[in-house]
Amino acid sequence: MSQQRTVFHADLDAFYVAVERVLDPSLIGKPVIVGGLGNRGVVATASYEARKFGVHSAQPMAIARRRCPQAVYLSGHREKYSEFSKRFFEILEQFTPTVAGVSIDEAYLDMTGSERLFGPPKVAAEEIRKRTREQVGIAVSIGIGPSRLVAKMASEDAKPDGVFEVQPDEVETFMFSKPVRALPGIGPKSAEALATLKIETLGQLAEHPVGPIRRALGPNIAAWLQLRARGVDNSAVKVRAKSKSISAETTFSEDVDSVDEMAAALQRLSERVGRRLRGTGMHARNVGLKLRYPDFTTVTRQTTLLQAADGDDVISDSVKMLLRKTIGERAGSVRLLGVSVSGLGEPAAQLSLLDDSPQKDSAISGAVDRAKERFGEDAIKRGGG
Ligand code: DCP
Ligand code: MG
Repeated sequence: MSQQRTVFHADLDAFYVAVERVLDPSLIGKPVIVGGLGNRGVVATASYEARKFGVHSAQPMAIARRRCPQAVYLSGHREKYSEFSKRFFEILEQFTPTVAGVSIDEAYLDMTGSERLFGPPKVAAEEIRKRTREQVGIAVSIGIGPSRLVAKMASEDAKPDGVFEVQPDEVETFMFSKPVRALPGIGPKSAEALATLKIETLGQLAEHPVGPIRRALGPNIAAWLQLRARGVDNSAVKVRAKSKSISAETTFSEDVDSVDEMAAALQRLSERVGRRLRGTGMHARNVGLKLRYPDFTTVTRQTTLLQAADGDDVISDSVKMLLRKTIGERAGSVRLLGVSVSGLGEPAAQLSLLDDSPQKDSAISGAVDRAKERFGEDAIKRGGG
């Protein structure tokens, strides 16, 4: 008895160009191409006006210039793109915790069971689009379907600046009319091989005897592709924690030059980060230190743990080790210290709590968290530091 799922695939329209247009509204309505402007440059993206002339992502810039000489050519603002991306993902996370980012401007959302909060899927999708338009200034297209695969394909039909919903009982009709190339995973070579079998559409692919497809594309993928052609996809929307990090930092009211004082600050920051980390249920692979000198030079240092962990001691020990290394390189006072953890993932299988393992640290830290929740932040201070 599997519950019917509702998956969204959200993808910003002509993302880099859209950001450039927020920065410079005079670009609105013009053909705009962002990419490497040198002789060997390639197109990162083109506005929909420029796409009409046959310009597209990954194309050599020389060809784009020939096809659309009247376009505005820009090398772009990378740092801005990450900033806009972050704001977009923050909006998505207002709708469900299950947001799986797949690229800088694209994510899957598992919206199963969210109707009570946000209404029917189309209404929720329009609300996401509205907030993105108003708060980020960019158009986002959203595909809705009962699986990731169908949602992804639906978002192609939603573009630009729209919503496209495929109901569960419409999946086969929706899939079957599409050319085989529309299925993610079928590239030009597979399409060519299928064409020799007179297979042009996903409907033909789904209903063709599997034998010849096996011989054309290989034994393992033939049956799988036929299922995909029917829109069958049971993969879960998984929140990828890899890119996530948790951090805390403090700017001192007066620059600090005592190493003991720095270590004490790092202890507090480590405990704060550790507590938030344990709140996610995940373990971190990396621990990072951030240090800003009075002249505002900022250095960050990172270390990878032998075993992913979530305990305060692992974090504070690592970050203090990084501090010793860093101030060994350049003595003097600091104005800001920060602690971060990244490379978050599912914890490894539990080991014994009796030995001196990271799990023991984790268990103790968890108990401290609960005490702090009951008695307040300053109720318990761990020794040392
Ligand atoms: N990008 C890139 N090189 C590529 C493809 C994409 O640098 N070969 C960058 C530029 C795009 C951004 O990634 O703006 C997002 O990629 P998309 O494939 O989502 O393309 P767009 O957002 O530009 O257009 P669309 O409206 O088709 O999503
Ligand atoms: Mg996009």
